[in-house]
Amino acid sequence: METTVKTICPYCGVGCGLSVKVRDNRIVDVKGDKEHPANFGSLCTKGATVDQTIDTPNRLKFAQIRFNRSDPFEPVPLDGALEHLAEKYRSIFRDHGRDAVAFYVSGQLTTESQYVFNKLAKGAIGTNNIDANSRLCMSSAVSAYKLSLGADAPPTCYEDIELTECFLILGANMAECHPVLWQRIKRRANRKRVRIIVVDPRRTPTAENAHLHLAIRPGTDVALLNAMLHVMISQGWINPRFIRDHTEDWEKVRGMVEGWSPARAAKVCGVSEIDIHRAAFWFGQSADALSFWAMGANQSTQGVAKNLGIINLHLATGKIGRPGSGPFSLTGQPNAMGGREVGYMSGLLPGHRNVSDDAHRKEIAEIWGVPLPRIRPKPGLDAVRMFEALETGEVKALWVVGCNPLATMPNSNQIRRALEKVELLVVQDCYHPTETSRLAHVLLPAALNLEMEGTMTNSERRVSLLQPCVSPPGEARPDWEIGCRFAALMGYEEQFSFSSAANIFEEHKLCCSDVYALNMDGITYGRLKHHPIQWPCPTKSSPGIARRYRRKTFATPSGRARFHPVDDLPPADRITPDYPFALTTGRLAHQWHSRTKTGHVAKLGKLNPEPFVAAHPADAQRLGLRNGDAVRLISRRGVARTRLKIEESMREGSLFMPFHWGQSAGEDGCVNLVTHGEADPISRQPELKHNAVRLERDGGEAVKA
Ligand SMILES: Nc1nc2c(c(=O)[nH]1)N[C@H]1C(S)=C(S)[C@@H](COP(=O)(O)OP(=O)(O)OC[C@H]3O[C@@H](n4cnc5c(=O)[nH]c(N)nc54)[C@H](O)[C@@H]3O)O[C@H]1N2
Ligand SMILES: Nc1nc2c(c(=O)[nH]1)N[C@H]1C(S)=C(S)[C@@H](COP(=O)(O)OP(=O)(O)OC[C@H]3O[C@@H](n4cnc5c(=O)[nH]c(N)nc54)[C@H](O)[C@@H]3O)O[C@H]1N2
Ligand code: SF4
Ligand SMILES: [Mo]
Repeated sequence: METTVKTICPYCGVGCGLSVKVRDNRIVDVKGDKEHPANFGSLCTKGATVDQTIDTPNRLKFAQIRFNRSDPFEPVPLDGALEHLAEKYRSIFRDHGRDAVAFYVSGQLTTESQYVFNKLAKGAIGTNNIDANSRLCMSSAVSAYKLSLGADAPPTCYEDIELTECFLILGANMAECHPVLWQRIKRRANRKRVRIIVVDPRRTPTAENAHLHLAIRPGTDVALLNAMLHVMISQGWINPRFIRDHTEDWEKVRGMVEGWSPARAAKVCGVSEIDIHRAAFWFGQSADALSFWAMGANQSTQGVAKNLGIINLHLATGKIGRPGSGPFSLTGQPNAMGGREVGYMSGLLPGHRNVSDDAHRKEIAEIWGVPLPRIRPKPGLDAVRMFEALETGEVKALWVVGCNPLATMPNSNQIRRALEKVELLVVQDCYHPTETSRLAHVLLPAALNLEMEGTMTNSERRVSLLQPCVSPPGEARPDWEIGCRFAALMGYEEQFSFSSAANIFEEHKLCCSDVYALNMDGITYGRLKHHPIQWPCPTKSSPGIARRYRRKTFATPSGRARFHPVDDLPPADRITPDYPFALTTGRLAHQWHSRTKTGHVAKLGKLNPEPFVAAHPADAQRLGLRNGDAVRLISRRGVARTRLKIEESMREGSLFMPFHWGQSAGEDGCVNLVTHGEADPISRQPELKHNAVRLERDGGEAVKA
């Protein structure tokens, strides 16, 4: 019998709906869901081939254990593996205390799974040492929204694309990374008067299609944004009434941008003065402006400042809280937004709460049914510090759920040392081997999104229901279920007695109930079966609120949005004669992160077949290098080997290397061997977009970093 199941694409944060045809527990066809408001039937190459990620030769179907890293893994029943873990965890708690364990979880899990692991760590075990790959992804945006608007998450919705006149796209390569939204933008830009401004050091496929491409020197966005505001003030393109009635601290920002003339910024950014004027004119004079940004803004030691710089433009012009206007951070992973709701990072609690707030801990302890002192007030270790603490031995056990840190964390040499040192490494994944799982002691088999029920929230705050298309293979189970079974073995049967994902969602809703901005009282699995819903959604009859701050009351204590002055600071890794290039890293259209999923899809492999480092022709010529030459990148941390691709689209002095090929391109093929862990002081998001390196022909002989 053939059935059609509606679910969600498990890749990017656009959150496209899928309509999946299933026969005899096999997927026979994947199409875009025509009724889903994120994509109206469209899909990109990754979404359209997602069925090919299920039955791969490296699928992890059973739990496996070994006692030493030199031993082979032995398959064991899942229950046996969890009992073994419960015993190990008890002995670590006895000998070293509860902060001797840590969890590293993912924006690719369902909200329910994220909720369970957060509750397990912070509520049951009593450690705040849980962090997520969102630290590398969205944490700068989270910090900036809270600082400026008083609450996390974008105030905008996808429909604003069809209403705006000006797109400012900064540090986001939407054509490759958010392709379905990009199609919508391109359609909109066919209209007269609609403009696209792209700020990116590279001439990406996104920049190719812009009306204005500002190819700034990497890391100089704040200077550009300040100069744009400078022009808008001097030309009278700001909105004094909005500033007076709905914001605070304007004078501080005005004072700061006064010093950022377009002439000064043009020098710092390496773009023309006239282009800065043009960008300011289009943003300031268009009836509406929508800003999109992603990792070119967030992954920086100035990540929060870049975000605030963008939000300042919207506040100064009053282009926020109305259709067609507003700041719109692009969420990377399919459910990084869910992770923000459940507060799975080391300083947070569910419902946009903080561990350091007494009232917040009390509220959550009550909902969780755990004694108040169990939730610790001190924030735990963020991702970078967590791996440092593993290396020093301060943390003895790490449980990784849905991440591949050896391929994706900065400074892989340090990450490897940390993972080799840790006494107990648990890797819960759908595949094995991965870079990280090769070093594990215990492997736990996770179901894929297409095999389970749960919810995910996309970039526009829209919650969609995942419905199982096929059953998981072997003993693979949804992540939440594995977490609950372990919690029960640790003595928390009652607090984790969830019989379904829907049960967990109901408890999650309780945590969000008193938070107006995040309220989802009106969302139920029953309603989601019919259509996805945006939060806030306070009642069962509410369709969900598409745009926030329509009444211009912000979520700050005063109700006013807050301006924050930001100044241009240099990136952390200094360019010197020994390390003369600024290496940036990022993505290609047809691969996903460390390729555990896309690496087995033949069509995607043909489209983006191999790793490379891209350089400008003039740089290659100066170094006597030709297209395709074997080269090495040398940084203060390590050495990575790859092939050179000469590209006109590069800026002179800048290099670009995708991070998709971890060690699948060879032991030293991972670009993160040369990246560094210096992070934004507020968001603790590492600066993956700016690394000082040397580029050389690879002679094969050993080199020292
Ligand atoms: N195909 C594909 N799509 C994906 C993903 C994937 O793996 N593959 N991953 C998803 C995830 S998790 C994420 S976070 C998003 C990321 O989506 P994006 O952020 O759009 O992708 P990136 O390639 O990481 O970086 C974007 C751009 O930042 C530019 N950049 C580098 N330094 C600077 C700078 O200093 N200033 C400015 N303005 N720009 C700079 C780079 O040249 C690059 O083009 O993509 C999501 N979508
Ligand atoms: N140099 C450089 N490094 C980067 C970035 C960059 O731009 N440059 N970007 C950073 C960003 S923005 C991100 S988001 C991170 C991503 O970093 P990671 O999340 O570490 O990368 P993935 O390869 O997606 O790893 C996810 C792992 O989870 C598994 N998995 C997938 N679905 C599930 C599931 O449902 N359950 C379980 N248990 N496992 C699952 C996959 O098989 C895979 O092994 O990379 C970061 N690293
Ligand atoms: S745009 Fe993103 S969510 Fe949509 S199909 Fe592509 S990867 Fe999936
Ligand atoms: Mo991300």
